[in-house]
Amino acid sequence: MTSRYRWSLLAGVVALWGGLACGSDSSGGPPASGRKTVLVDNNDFQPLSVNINAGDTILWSWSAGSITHNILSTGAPAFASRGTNAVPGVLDTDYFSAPESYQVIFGAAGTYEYYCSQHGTTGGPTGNTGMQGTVVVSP
Ligand SMILES: [Cu+2]
Repeated sequence: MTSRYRWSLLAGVVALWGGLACGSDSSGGPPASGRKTVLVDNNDFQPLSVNINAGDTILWSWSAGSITHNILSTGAPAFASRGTNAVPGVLDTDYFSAPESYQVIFGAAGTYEYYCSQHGTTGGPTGNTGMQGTVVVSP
């Protein structure tokens, strides 16, 4: 076997491998439409604001290496929080770090505000600051 032949064979194997990787989708779960992912990073939510339709799902996914964060719904309309803040801004009782994910189905239209009580604040005159996010749900 010549060196040149060996290299072309290797290239063919790599091409086949790449083709298989692209062609096989065994991730399962709900279809991509109807669900959007928000990354929980250090220390912000990406994207900051996300638009969905009523009935759609938001999946928050803690990025690899993320330190502890939570997702607290503020104001109205509200959604089920991930974590608690027993005394707002003072005593935070639970946080989560990667690997962690959390999902909420938003059944009703509205603008939903949330924040992480360790890296954001709430209740100010301009609303949430720091590590905070918004989900805008259209009817
Ligand atoms: Cu945080």
